[in-house]
Amino acid sequence: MSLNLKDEKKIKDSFALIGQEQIFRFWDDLNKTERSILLDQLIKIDPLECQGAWKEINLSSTPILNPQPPSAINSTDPLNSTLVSMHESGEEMLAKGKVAAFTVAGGQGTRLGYDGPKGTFSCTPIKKHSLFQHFAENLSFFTKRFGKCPRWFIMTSHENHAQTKQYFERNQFFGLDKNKVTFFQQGMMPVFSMDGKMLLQEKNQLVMSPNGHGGSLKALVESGSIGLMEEEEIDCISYFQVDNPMVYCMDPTFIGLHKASGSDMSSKAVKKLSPKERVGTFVQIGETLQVMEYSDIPPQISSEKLKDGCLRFGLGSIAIHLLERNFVKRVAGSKKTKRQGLKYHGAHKKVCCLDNNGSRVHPQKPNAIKAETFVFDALPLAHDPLLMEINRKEEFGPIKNLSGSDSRASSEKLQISRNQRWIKVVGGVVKLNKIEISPLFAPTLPYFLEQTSKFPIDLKKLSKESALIELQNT
Ligand code: UD2
Repeated sequence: MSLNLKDEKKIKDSFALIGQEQIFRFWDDLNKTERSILLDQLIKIDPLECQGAWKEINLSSTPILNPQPPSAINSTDPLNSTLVSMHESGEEMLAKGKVAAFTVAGGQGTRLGYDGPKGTFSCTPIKKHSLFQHFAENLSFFTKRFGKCPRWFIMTSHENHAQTKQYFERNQFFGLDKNKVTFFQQGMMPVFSMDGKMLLQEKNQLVMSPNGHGGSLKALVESGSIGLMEEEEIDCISYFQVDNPMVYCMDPTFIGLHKASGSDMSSKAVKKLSPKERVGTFVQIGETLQVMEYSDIPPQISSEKLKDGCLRFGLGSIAIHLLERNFVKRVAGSKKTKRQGLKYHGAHKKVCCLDNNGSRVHPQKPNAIKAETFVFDALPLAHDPLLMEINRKEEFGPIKNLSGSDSRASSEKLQISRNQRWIKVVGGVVKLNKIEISPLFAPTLPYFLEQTSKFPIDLKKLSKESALIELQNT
């Protein structure tokens, strides 16, 4: 973009006004092209949003007044007969194409030590399908059932966008209609020093970082995805993270309950394993339902126990939500410059950057703060938010770490025991080392029951070391 002197002054003034003039400290060393690279980057950044973000990061430790445990609808048994009508109404919504799937996949697998988009990481015990393929097969089940492919939105980031798209193209979208899969990138925010100054990566370039999955709401609007949903009369978004292969990508019961409650946003909750488990905790503060992130919750709240020894605040967020399209639009704000309604949190990180003399710093301890918004902060803004408690063994086996808890090994183990339980429900006893049930056959327990009644599994055949239950009705 070619900017004139007037533009240049305007940009410089707008950053000086928020106390960030240090980003121009190498200006005199830069040639014309280098200067325009910096200006091009800055013109895409909203200085007032950055100023607001820094203020909010420093406000985030305000005391929490009288939190109470929230109430939740119990759906710990996916076959609970009292929820059958909800399942049916959710299916109706799916059949009419009223629900889109949405995966947030902007993060890098840093903790996994994996070089590539996390969604391309393999996750299933026998076929070793990638997370993306596994979700694609979930959606293929619904394509087959209702005769049309649900829309799937995938949020990537600057770092993994091209690779993610290429991966899908190389794999022919795993059989999905490629016109139904939309990729878009999330926004970025400048990274701050510990005293709130924007850091430089080069003399003419700020250090930037993805703005957190809360940025997905704004990105859904700005990418035109919400507009597309409006055109296609898709009302509701089924939101899940890229790292959990056990998620019910489309859960009719959850959708039915969400619809019946008239909620703007609904969330799934599980019983936390311990006060320190790295999941957000649901709390009720006055009228509002809220999630307190594991890094922010005061220990006296997270570890408070009831007389029976259970955690008082025992419901954890596993980042599975349903969001109404119009609610997303409202929270995100329709104008580009308008601040979205989600507050910023600060994450302390080690970030390579330039010091005041222009020398590169490789820090040994956190020297920077990344500004991120979280999607669950939309809950307090939602009308009638609904919380549904589910059985964690049914739907939560995330892959985040290379080894130990929340690793591929722990997730596969959880997937295998879930599969064994499903077989037990249809009358089998399986003690196989490995068993994989393709989501093409059944993506959830209620569907597994339905499918096996149509295409009974020969349980005797499942006596080998491992078994694969694939699509049997083709
Ligand atoms: C997240 C939740 C935590 C709990 C847990 C369940 C947050 C802040 N915390 O913890 O409460 O629900 O998951 O597994 O979310 N992502 C983006 N863009 C970003 C940042 C993240 O798309 O800028 C995606 C990322 O690709 C992943 C998801 O969001 O799918 C979670 O991100 P994370 O790994 O930073 O969150 P985690 O595991 O600390």
